[in-house]
Amino acid sequence: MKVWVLNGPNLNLLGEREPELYGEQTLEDVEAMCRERGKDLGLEIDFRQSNFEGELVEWLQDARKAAKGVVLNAGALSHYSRAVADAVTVATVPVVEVHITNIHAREAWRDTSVISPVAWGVITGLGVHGYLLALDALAVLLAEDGGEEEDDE
Ligand code: CA2
Repeated sequence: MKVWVLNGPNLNLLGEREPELYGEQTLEDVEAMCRERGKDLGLEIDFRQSNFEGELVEWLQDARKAAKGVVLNAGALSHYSRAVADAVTVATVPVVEVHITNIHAREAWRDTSVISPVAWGVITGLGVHGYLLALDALAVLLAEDGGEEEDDE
């Protein structure tokens, strides 16, 4: 079961700046945590980061065929990118939106996510642990879906 974990702009700086807000773990640490949890859950993790909106859009389009589910932290694009929101819809696989910080408890402009209405679920404010919770949730959902498919065969 392939699950893609996609990260947007500036998340490559995790652990290097603003640790009081985003924690001390680097994106490489988060990738290692996701791989470890993926192993436990039987999920094959493809972990990516881009500072470019179009690249995230293309990955979400590709996920339709290549992945069973997506964990998405689109960074600041979450607050305004209709292109990323449309790509989440196009992906058709379940997409869990994750934010390390609680976007509702920060600046007013972060309070809205254009991704949330089209995401399967949203996890915000639980630190990098949110990525693992998103994988847990996808594993449960995919096991249920997989079970239904097996019953049909
Ligand atoms: O809380 C989150 O995960 C965010 O998606 C992070 C985005 C931010 O724009 C969203 O509002 C909430 C990216 C913030 C910038 O990333 C940095 C990470 C580490 C150090 C400095 C910036």
